[in-house]
Amino acid sequence: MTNHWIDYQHSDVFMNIGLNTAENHPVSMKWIDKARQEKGAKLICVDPRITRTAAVADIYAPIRPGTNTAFLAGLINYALANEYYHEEYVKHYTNASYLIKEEFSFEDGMFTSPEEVNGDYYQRNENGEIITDPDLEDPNCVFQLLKDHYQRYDLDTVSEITGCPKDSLKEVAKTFCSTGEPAKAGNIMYAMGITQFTHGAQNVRSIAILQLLLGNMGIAGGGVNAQRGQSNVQGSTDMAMLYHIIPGYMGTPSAQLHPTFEDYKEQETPDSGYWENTPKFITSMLKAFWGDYATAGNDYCYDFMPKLDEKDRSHIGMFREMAEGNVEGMICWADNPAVSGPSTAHKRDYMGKLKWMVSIDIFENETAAFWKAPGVDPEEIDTEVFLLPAALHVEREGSISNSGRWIQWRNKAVNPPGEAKSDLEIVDLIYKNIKSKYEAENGVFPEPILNLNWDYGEPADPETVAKEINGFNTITGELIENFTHLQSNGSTASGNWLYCGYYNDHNAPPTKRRHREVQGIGLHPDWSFAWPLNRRVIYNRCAADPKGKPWNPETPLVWYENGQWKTNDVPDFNTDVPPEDTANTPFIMLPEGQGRLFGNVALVDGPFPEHYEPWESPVENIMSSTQFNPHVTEWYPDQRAEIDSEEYPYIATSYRITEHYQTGMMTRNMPWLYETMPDIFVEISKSLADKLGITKGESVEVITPRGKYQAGTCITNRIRPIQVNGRKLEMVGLLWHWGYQGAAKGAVANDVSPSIGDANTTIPEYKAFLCNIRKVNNYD
Ligand SMILES: Nc1nc2c(c(=O)[nH]1)N[C@H]1C(S)=C(S)[C@@H](COP(=O)(O)OP(=O)(O)OC[C@H]3O[C@@H](n4cnc5c(=O)[nH]c(N)nc54)[C@H](O)[C@@H]3O)O[C@H]1N2
Ligand SMILES: Nc1nc2c(c(=O)[nH]1)N[C@H]1C(S)=C(S)[C@@H](COP(=O)(O)OP(=O)(O)OC[C@H]3O[C@@H](n4cnc5c(=O)[nH]c(N)nc54)[C@H](O)[C@@H]3O)O[C@H]1N2
Ligand SMILES: [Mo]
Repeated sequence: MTNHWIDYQHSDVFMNIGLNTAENHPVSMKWIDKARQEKGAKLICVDPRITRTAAVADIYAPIRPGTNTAFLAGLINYALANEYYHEEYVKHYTNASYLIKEEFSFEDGMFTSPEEVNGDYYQRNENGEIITDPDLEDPNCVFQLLKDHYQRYDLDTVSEITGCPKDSLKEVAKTFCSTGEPAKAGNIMYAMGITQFTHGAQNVRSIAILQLLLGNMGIAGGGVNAQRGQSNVQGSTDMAMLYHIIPGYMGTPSAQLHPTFEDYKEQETPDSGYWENTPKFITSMLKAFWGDYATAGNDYCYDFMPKLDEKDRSHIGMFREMAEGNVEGMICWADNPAVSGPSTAHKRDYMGKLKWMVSIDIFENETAAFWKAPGVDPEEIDTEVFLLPAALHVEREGSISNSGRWIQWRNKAVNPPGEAKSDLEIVDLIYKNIKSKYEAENGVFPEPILNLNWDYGEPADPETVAKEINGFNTITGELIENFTHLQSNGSTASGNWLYCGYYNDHNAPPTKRRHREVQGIGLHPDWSFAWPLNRRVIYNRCAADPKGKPWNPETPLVWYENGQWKTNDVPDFNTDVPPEDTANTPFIMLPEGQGRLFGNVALVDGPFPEHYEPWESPVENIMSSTQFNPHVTEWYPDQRAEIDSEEYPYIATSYRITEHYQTGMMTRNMPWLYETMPDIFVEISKSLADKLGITKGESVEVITPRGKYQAGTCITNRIRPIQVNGRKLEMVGLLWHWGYQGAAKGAVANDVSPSIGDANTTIPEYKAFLCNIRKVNNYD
């Protein structure tokens, strides 16, 4: 999230798109309701189904799964064509005025590739400065190219693609674009109904473009608000859960691009913007990892860092390696890929090729018990499985980071049962045992293991880890106040620059708290610590006009008064200089310093989002002959249902319910919850039920080219056929919280989902694929 939960109280219009906030993030509704009650805010819900959020929304707009880019393009075009955009904001805070090279073109769904423009689409002068047209009139300026690109998405075309009736589209467009008024704030909330597509990253880009055009970034009540999933998923991404980033969103070193530390620093450090400090962040991180052993003389042990090779290390890529017998063992830590991954029946087969698996979990989940899956003969599986019992979140101490980037400390409530240990204790014991094995037997490349800076006490103490993440002076040992003090000469260490200073701050362990005044507009800076620097709204320079006058005087974040900057938030810019100083740019993390309407070369699939159909779709792409994202890796082309397939005529889309959590391990072992939702089911419309002769509660088999499973049916009004291009398309809603372990069992819905992912992030396309359903006698 660029903003945060309690800031929702300042929004004038909410757009819930690709998210079911009432069901999956219920506490958000408290702040949405506050804004609705106190200032008449409106809630829009864009979803293929009439969800619990849709049920209470002011406006509900149906959408065919997998067509968000077209839907948002319709709104962008509407804002541009009717001049609802916030002109002054667009001129000063975005790259609208930048000139793009003549070579740039877009034809039949394909953009000129970055290689054809030497890795940069911007026109620059001989000093490397970007050439601009402040009047936004040059045909090669971003603003004109944007208009050109988006005029193709008129409401009729968008309605044809998305299946959303034109009237509903217009109502959404009018209501949301009303936030282009300088003093109005529009808030876009999204989650998996935006990201889980082969073009998921471009869906997010579409949201960013719309918010920049309407002047909704960096203001109270605005923002691009990714409502994160698991309670600490924000924290785990910050800390490098993803394979392509290391702590603090630095790129993972690559053997090809960065064989040496110098290469890494050179390639990963831009000439301008806050990432100029990358050498300080990476050196401090390496000092945290390898302590005194890391010196200037050995490049701070950069050579010890594992490097990406040419292989795809995403979930799908990793399992492909497993299928080919290239993976010996797997540690599965708080993860249940036998139920959560795409095409899970195949993935469980691949697990059988492992020599060993370690599952570290609070239950024996389906992954640990993959050899017990229905239809599997354990005799034929040689994999040795170790189960290490973990402590629950209430049985240990430590910090978690929420969607709003707040890092909060939690105390332990009870001791874990039996031999269960906290995840920290488990990793500490694993490391210590590996180290003693290396000490005794040497082994290949022992230095990184033997010299790791690892001393967290006995048993390992979370506060000691927290201090290392926070950062300290390597000479005096003193904790570092914040990341502006980090150095690239080895005198500072910090496990994650973004978290630098958090331990010192308010919601660090209680003994370390310091009081702050509650100020201004109810952002509660005294409560918890929000990275970076306890800033609550990122890019907050945008909340005031170029002269420093707040766009909305009722909710000012920063403003310039009597020759001084005043703030209600930690400023995201240099307050020592007056507003007109051009060194102060609103988007400090970007080298250009201005918001990207045009994405330049950041994403592999082009600088503007373009509508592509999902990998599997019932219809042809009417925008171009490029059917689906041309940049995806097609791992299993033989597992794809063809366009307009007769064998697989329905759109399958998967989602969650309040009563269950993810793969269900935590909820299917909890009678209070599973008694309310005991069995797996699919949701279908009345018209599809009538067509197939299915009555309430009868069972069906769901079939795709990847596999099949059985479930009960729920015939509902929440799912309705959608009219696309003159055709009536039916949807099948899949719930995926069940499996063959736990107290309440059911089929694994992901057995049918496709192993295809987004071109940039490789997140699987769980929300739009094709299927068939067939009535079966109850569980025959
Ligand atoms: N109770 C409960 N809460 C949870 C979880 C849980 O399992 N149970 N999981 C947590 C986690 S890890 C996550 S990531 C979040 C996920 O939170 P959400 O993203 O809200 O979860 P989903 O229900 O998977 O998907 C959201 C909505 O996207 C819609 N959708 C599908 N395709 C499209 C499309 O093309 N366009 C649009 N506009 N909408 C579409 C679906 O119908 C669904 O209503 O929830 C978190 N909260
Ligand atoms: N079809 C479909 N598939 C999806 C999605 C979808 O929308 N549709 N959503 C995807 C998303 S967004 C997500 S996040 C993934 C989730 O996929 P997973 O992360 O695989 O699913 P979880 O059920 O959250 O698994 C967490 C495991 O951690 C264990 N656990 C809980 N607390 C602790 C603890 O403190 N320590 C340890 N060691 N273990 C613990 C639980 O018992 C459980 O076995 O699923 C993805 N899969
Ligand atoms: Mo998630």
